[in-house]
Amino acid sequence: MMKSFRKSGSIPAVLFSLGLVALLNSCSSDDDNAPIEEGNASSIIPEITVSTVSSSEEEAIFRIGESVTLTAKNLNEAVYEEEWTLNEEVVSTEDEFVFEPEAIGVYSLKYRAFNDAGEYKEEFQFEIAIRIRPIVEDSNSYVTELFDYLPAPGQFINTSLGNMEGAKGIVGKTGTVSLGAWGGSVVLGFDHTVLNKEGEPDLLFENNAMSNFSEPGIVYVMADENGNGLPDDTWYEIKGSAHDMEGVDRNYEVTYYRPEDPTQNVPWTDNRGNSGEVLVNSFHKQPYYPEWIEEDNYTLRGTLLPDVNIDRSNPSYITSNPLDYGYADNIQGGDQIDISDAIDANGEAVSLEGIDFVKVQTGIQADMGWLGELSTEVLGISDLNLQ
Ligand SMILES: [Ca+2]
Ligand SMILES: [Ca+2]
Ligand SMILES: [Ca+2]
Ligand SMILES: [Ca+2]
Repeated sequence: MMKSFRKSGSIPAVLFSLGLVALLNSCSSDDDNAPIEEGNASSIIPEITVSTVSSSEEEAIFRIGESVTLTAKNLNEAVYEEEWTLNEEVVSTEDEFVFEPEAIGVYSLKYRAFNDAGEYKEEFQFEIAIRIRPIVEDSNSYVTELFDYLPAPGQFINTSLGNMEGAKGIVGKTGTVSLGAWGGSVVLGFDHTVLNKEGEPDLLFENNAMSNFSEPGIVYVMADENGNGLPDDTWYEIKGSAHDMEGVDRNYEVTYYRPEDPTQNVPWTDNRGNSGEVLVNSFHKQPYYPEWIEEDNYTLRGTLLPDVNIDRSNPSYITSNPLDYGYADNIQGGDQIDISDAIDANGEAVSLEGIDFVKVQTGIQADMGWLGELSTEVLGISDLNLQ
C-alpha cells in the first residue's frame, strides 16, 4: 500500500495514482516456475507488512520537525536482506527506518526485502509541508525579531530613524525606521506563522505616506522552510500593481560609495551603466553613508520600480502619487499585503500556506528636491489575523 502524506493544495502532480500503488507493492519471483526447496528459507519469497507511526497530529499532513517511524515485519519464514531507499539513496538496511526530513518537498521512500527467490517492494510518498507556529495567547501581532537592517544612504541614516536602534524600534510595536535610497532594506520575523488567509490580505505595513507623497517599498515574504528559526530560506517577492510596468528591473544592483568628505553627496553606480548621487539637503547635515559599514562601498540588489508616479513639473513641490497596491509606504493609512501575491524568481505565482519572515526594500531611486531622496519608511509590520 502506498501512503501519501501531503500538504493541501500543492504539487499534486507528483503524487502517484492508486493504480501505480498496486504495482509497487508486490512480491515477485525471479523465476516463477522454479521449485521451492522445502526447508530452505532463502528460497521463500519474503512476505512483509510495513507499519508507519507518525508524530504528526494532523491527518494526511506531514511537516518539518515531525517524524515517521516505518517498521517492516516479516510474515513468513523467509530469510532475506532489506533496504530503505530515500530519493534513490540507500538510507537503512534494518527493519526500521525513522524518517525526519530537514527540508520541505516531495520524498519517495522505497522499501525492499529480497533474496534469491524474489522480492517484496513497497513505496511511500511524502510531501513535507512547512512547520506552522500557531497563534497562542501571548502572540504579538507585530514582528518580534530584527534580523537585518541594511539601509542605502539617505537623509535619515545615522540618525535615530536610520540606525540599528531605529530598526529595533519596530520590534513588537510601532516606531519609525527609514531604509534610505533605493535598495535599503530591513528583515524581521514574527513569533508565530502568519497564515495566508484565502482571498484576504494578511499583513499590514504601517507607514508615513501622504496622499501625494508615497515612497513605495518592495515587500518580500519567507516561510521558515527548514524550521531553524532563521531567514535562510527562499524570499518570495510580493507582486504589486506596478510590477508589470515598463522599467521594472528585478535584477537591479546599485553600488554606493563613501564620499571623501562624509557630509557630501553619496555617489552611486548601477549595473546598467548609470550613475548618480544621493544628495544632501540643508535639513539633514550628518553623514548619509551608513557609518557602521566598514567598507568604502557596498552593493545592494533587488527590484527597481519605475518612477512613473513622480511629478517633477514643479521643482519646489515634487509629488509622488501612490501605486495601486502591493507595496510598503505607499497608501496613506497603511498598506495591506496579500501573501497570495507572492512570486518566485521567475515571476511565477507561488502558493504559500503561511510565512515567518518579511523584508522591505526601497523600490525607487529618485531625488525629491528639498524633501530629499525617496526612501521607504516602515512604522510597523503586523499580522492582520491578529487585529
Ligand atoms: Ca491572503
Ligand atoms: Ca530557516
Ligand atoms: Ca522617506
Ligand atoms: Ca515615507
